[in-house]
Amino acid sequence: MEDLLRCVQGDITSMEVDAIVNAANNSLLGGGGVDGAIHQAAGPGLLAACRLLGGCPTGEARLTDGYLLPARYVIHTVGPVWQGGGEGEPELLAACYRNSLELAVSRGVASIAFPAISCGVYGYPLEAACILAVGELRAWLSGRPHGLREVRLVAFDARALDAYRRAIEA
Ligand code: AR6
Repeated sequence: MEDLLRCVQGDITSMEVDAIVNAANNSLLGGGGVDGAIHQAAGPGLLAACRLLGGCPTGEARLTDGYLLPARYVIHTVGPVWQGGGEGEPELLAACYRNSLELAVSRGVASIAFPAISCGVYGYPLEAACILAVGELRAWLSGRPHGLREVRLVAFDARALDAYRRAIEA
């Protein structure tokens, strides 16, 4: 199971995996950060598909095609805005990881890449988010049959890569 989970530094929009996860907002109509980069790289087909979804509650996930991306699918999930940690943020972030995996596996996805959901504009502390992501992914992957061959945690910078490495080694 352990070799399924790895971390890399890079731009998630260039990743050749079956599905990439987008750290979106409740509207699913695009934004900045990784969301903006994914829409930019996928082209206008992605926004048109997102318009049909009617938004997404925090902690849930929705799937579209990847359009001009190398990835076949985009799984849009909405992380919590960090408000100090007492507003259910850890449980909502954990739900993002679980619900994204459920949706991926339901479509036969074998490889998936996650950005550091909520760790940009939404302000979730990076170290805590990486530990939570690794713990949640490990628990999910060991708890059921799934067909996944790779779960890639994508760090956009060296600091995030370090945080993922520490979380994976812990
Ligand atoms: N590839 C991989 N990771 C990236 C990329 C990229 N191309 N670009 C940024 N990151 P953020 P959030 C990292 O702010 O905190 C949007 O406007 C970034 O360094 O994109 O969940 C949405 O529409 C950070 O570690 O997402 C929402 O309104 C991580 O991705 C809001 O931001 C997430 O940062 C969501 O905020």
